[in-house]
Amino acid sequence: MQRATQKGLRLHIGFFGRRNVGKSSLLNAIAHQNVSIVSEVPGTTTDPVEKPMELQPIGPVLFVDTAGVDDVGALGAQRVEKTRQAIARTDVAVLVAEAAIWTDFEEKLLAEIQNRDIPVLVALNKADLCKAAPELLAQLRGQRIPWAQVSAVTGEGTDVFRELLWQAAPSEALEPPAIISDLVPPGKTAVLVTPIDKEAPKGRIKQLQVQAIRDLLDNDSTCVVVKDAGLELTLDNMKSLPSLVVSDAQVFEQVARVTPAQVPLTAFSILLARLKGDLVAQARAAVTIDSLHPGDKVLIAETCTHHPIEEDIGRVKIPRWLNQYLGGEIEFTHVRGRDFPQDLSSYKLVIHCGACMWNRQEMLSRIRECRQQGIPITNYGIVIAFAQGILERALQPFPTALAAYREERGMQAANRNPITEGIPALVN
Ligand SMILES: Nc1nc2c(ncn2[C@@H]2O[C@H](COP(=O)(O)OP(=O)(O)OP(=O)(O)O)[C@@H](O)[C@H]2O)c(=O)[nH]1
Ligand code: SF4
Ligand SMILES: [Mg+2]
Repeated sequence: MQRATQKGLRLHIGFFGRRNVGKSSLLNAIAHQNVSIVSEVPGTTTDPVEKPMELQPIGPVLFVDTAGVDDVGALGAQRVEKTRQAIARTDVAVLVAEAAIWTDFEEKLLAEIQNRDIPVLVALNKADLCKAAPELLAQLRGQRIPWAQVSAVTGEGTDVFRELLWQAAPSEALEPPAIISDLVPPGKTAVLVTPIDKEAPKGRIKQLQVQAIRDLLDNDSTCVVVKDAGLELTLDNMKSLPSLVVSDAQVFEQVARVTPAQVPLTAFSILLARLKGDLVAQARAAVTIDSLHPGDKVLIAETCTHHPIEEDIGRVKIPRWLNQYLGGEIEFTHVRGRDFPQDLSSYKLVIHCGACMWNRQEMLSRIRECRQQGIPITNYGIVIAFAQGILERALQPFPTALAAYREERGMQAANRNPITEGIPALVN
């Protein structure tokens, strides 16, 4: 049986627009399936509807149909919020409008999407009834926004629309970045250390570890997977030292102790920060830990909504480590899934899980929200390495992130607050 591509690895294509413009109809026409309910009653789609599918030549995508965002009233406000969250995880946004109706509302929605740096294309739907005004087409052309006049009913324009979708897809979505293989040349070996204890998911190993193994094999690298207790013997038995050791953050300290100093070492959650987030910014943010005081508030966010694998890390271990490190009680608040406070001003720091279930866009949106409010955001693995005094070592495979972290430390020593002065580009 072929396993389905994990949701977080699919290109997320979101359909947005006023009620009744034909968002659901257009999605159904593109998917050639009745994914979403269609009706003439405005407000038919209430919660975001997701449909994973293969869209050639892009590959695995996740279509997300949303509630019309002109919705009003108490329930309407909740729908608008869910649609706003859907924008946050969108890699490519489709703004659907009726070909003949273009208002301030469409302008504002377009601006909101563009402010988040999300590639957008405009579908001028119901073109079987009426065509778009030439002035609107000229305006979109002037703004370099791709558009297509389409009809979800007759299928007119849908081929052009598919082509535009493909062109709008960010290149990194078509060729996802390496998880680990860029750190381990072909023919060389990586050792992955994974504790199999009562917290390990029953009968399987974590998704990221599976993906890392596949990434290494695709690269013609060798991969040795070992439990923490077996690491020392494994290293002793190897004829040449590995190019990299990657540890589960839970056993980072023990792994660092037995891994020879000349062997590069990092943690899975640091690989995740690079893959899904902004490793440079999240490494910089770790420096904030040293300026925390007992009584300060720290937000710990996990993206799992079900019982999370790392619950023990987020709820028990990180608070314990930090309280020990800082010598007093920090006030921790825990949030899960998409429940993320809009006002972060009371928090000194946000510590985020690796977001292995999410696509990168959603994690970057969260990082952007923190940056806009001037609140540093770091990552589980980074905090654990920091608290155990091995963060510099864990960042060594990522020179840009290490340099940023050192620079931040230097600036902190000089008593500046540079984290709120901006976060550098997404490089590692
Ligand atoms: N003539 C014509 N009618 C369309 C077209 N697309 C959608 N419709 C009709 O427009 C109405 C609304 O379509 P939906 O797809 O439910 O619209 P929506 O934007 O998803 O609406 P909400 O979920 O309420 O926000 C339905 O009666 C559709 O049959 C089209 O291209 N041409
Ligand atoms: S989503 Fe976060 S908490 Fe859940 S398993 Fe992945 S990294 Fe851990
Ligand atoms: Mg709908």
